[in-house]
Amino acid sequence: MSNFGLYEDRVRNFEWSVAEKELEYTDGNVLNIGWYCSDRICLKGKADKTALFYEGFGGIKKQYSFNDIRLAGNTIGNFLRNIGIKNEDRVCLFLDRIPELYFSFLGVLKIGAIVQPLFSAFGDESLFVRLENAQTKAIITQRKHLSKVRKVLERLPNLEFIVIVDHNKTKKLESRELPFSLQESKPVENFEIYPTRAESPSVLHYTSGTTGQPKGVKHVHYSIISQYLTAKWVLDLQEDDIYWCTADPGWVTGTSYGIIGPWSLGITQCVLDAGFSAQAWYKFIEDYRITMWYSAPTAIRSLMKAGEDIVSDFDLSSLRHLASVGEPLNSEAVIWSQKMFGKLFHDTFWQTETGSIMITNFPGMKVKPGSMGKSFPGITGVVLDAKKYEPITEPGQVGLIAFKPGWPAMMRSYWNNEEKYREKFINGWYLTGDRSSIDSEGYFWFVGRDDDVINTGGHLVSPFEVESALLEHPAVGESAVVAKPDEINMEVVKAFITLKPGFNPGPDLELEIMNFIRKKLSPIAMPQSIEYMEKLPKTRSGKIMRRLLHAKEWGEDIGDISTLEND
Ligand code: 6R9
Repeated sequence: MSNFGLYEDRVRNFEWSVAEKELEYTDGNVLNIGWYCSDRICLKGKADKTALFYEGFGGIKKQYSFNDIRLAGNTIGNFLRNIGIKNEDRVCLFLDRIPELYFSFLGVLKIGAIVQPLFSAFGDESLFVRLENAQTKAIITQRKHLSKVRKVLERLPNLEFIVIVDHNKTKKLESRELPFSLQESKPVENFEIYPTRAESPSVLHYTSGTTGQPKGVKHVHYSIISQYLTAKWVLDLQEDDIYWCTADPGWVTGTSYGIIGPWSLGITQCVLDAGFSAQAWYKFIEDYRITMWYSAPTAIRSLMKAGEDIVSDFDLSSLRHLASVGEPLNSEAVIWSQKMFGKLFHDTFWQTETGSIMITNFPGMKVKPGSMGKSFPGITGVVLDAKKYEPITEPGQVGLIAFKPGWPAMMRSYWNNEEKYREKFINGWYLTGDRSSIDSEGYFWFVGRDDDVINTGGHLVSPFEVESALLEHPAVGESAVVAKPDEINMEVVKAFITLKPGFNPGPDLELEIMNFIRKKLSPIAMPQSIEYMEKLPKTRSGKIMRRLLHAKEWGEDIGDISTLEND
């Protein structure tokens, strides 16, 4: 039995209080995400149910029940409280995807402190700007990342504690460093959870914009209302599901839907901390009999690139529902997944700032491959005219994606940056910075970031459209399309591509691909230039960094590249 219901019915009768009721929350009461994701599930009789199947490098396997994660959260919370961490202090998680990362997330929230997750692959300077901006008081990390923390410590007077979860007793501790071992600590059974309320701050996620330093997106405990309901209806999580969210909690997807969504529903989830390979991923699905899989287009394209033969080496029949987020999901990928797994990837659109899924292919709804779907029930999503900032009513016209503020998981501010926060609102709308059109049935068709659309000779060309078309060429593995300066047309289309195995770069192939696009789309959309690459530059969350390629073409400064995957 599915639990999402009919989209139209959900829209008609929608109230966020549905989630409040199911979570037994009443306005004004205590609301703590850490408690909701562990203690409450135990109180509901699921203490022994598996909360986490973990697999790390070298095949390390671990399994934790909801009672285990409740105790681990308590124990870490207790440790932090004893060293003097108070409510609203910022505690950074600078950890690989090890179990302590997930438990610390709960522990920090349980004492009312603000959790600041960062990718452990960040270099010292990226780490520094975020810790400085948030005036972070403690960082929880592993030995392997210690050298980066030590390097910036002197410049961070507010950073009082460096908690090392895998301290080796033969090694000397330096200033401000404290060892903490979950295995060696006595589990804390009874713990006084800090009485956070709906508007108490919870998570601080840093996100890179087009200009300036990364911004800290501040969320509050009330976000759980959105995350719970979207996880239930969009990801369609059900009691017996084995769920796999492939995102790292350094990215909002890895917290909203890699911790809060599934665990607030009492769902078993899996974590694989072993890098990407098609073989390893398929094996993981087979081994754990994964039923619900939430991933990202880049990963899907990488799987596509690995080929079809490999799919048949595994039993993937457990898969029941698939969803994707983070960047445009090309129709090709949707069709491919249907062919490979007998299931469509359901696209979802949202942002660090929105905290939860905003536009989606609701389960059960007709999927139009290439479209992001419709607004989640209770969300008013529109596209605005870029001059007057008024909603465009005509179907098919491209405008700025905007939402009516007021959903529970909406960010409450940018940390220490009220001005940038205010810039996100106009005429009572929250501006996403993305462009899309909406068709006559209310489906959103993504065009690009507000700053990505190519204007060639007065014609707007969507990089996404060209990229999708390029992927349909048999030689193309991945593609990224940016504007290139041109004397006559101002801008023309330039494509960066990687090739599938067995294809050789060269002028003949280049011409062939250009022609392919000219025929498929139009002479305007045809790339005037194609550059072969071994690998496209990507962020750690898997988005192609078009900005980098764009800057290269325009001879501009490349700005903050701290989230670059292969730096
Ligand atoms: C969750 C997340 C947000 C930006 C967003 C847009 C892009 C996200 C997308 C998508 C096309 C989708 N984006 N989902 N573009 N189709 N389904 O990704 O948060 O890292 O803050 O990125 O990602 O440009 O504005 P975040």
